[in-house]
Amino acid sequence: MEEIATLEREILAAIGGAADEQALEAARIAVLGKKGSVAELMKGLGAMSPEERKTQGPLLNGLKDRVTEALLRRRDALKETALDARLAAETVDVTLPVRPEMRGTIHPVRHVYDEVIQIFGDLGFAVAEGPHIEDDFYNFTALNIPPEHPARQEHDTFYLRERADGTRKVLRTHTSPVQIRTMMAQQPPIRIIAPGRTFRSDSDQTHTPMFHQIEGLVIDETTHLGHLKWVLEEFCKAFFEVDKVKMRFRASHFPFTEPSMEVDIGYARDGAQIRIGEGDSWLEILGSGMVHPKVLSASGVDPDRYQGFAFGMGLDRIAMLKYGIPDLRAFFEADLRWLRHYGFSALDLPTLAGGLS
Ligand code: 2U9
Repeated sequence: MEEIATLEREILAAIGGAADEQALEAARIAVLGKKGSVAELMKGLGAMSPEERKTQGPLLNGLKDRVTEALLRRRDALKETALDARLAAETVDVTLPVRPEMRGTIHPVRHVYDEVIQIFGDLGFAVAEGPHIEDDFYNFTALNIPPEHPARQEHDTFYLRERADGTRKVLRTHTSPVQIRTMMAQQPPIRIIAPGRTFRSDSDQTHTPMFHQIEGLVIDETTHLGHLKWVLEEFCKAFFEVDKVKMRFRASHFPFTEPSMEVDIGYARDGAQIRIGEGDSWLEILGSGMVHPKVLSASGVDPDRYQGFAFGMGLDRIAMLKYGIPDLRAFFEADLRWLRHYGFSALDLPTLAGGLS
């Protein structure tokens, strides 16, 4: 009994004296390892009489438990001390200049995003934002896409898990719910753009499950198709940095606009390059139309008093067109060599006065 008490004092002193995790591990092996002091005592139990074993067994087990507990406590304390020392030694001087070899670049989509905001800002548009996870109502129903409408299939929607009340949220398939929310929150005049991420369960050479859109909405008492055409022409001239553009408005159909038009821009091929604004070839760049009266009503805007136009385009697509980027999927691969080639300097913010690209 006395022998065990002495041994325990020695062991606890050794554990308490271990200066680091390595020394502690050595102490553990010396005590609990196969040939350790406690293990040796345990081995002796086999040779004892049953009476002796009855008293010695619990004493040894108690010793083993207390030693194990002391080892764990000491390990935690040493870990904490080591972390404190590391945190004190590894301070970063945030005032140091950035190392040139670590310089990042602005992603072409972010750059185009900023260019588009600049251009529409100059035309008097405010930027509106909204959630990525949307209610079915804002993403579909209010946009004249009721349940069972075939357009729902075309959107390849990502649905979230059904909730207790039977409803399911969606990842927005376009930025249009932002315009619905804006109309529900404020009365016209409205002049906004809604740029942002959108999501569709579609993945191939020309589609990615997440992509970027920019949509626009203008609502007032006398807003008409002429305004829509002028705004889009001004946008294209500013974006492609040309004095003249050729544009073609083709009749189309969207549930949320009537009439609806897809818009093509004229271009000429010049070797591997394309020149926007000249030539006889056409590229589709956006969709547009006059907002459907049902969409105005669903958003609390009186269609007998107000009317307006809307448009939508893919930011990734117009970034590829403007900067001659051939492969959409490279946008999302985070390849630093690609970013160094196609990215922009963080200090070159696009402005109309200073130049966009
Ligand atoms: C409201 C009312 C009308 C937005 C519009 C388009 C036409 C369109 C596509 C272009 C390429 C999406 O990224 S894309 O695939 N968009 O063709 N979008 S009209 O119409 C609206 C939006 C909101 C309240």
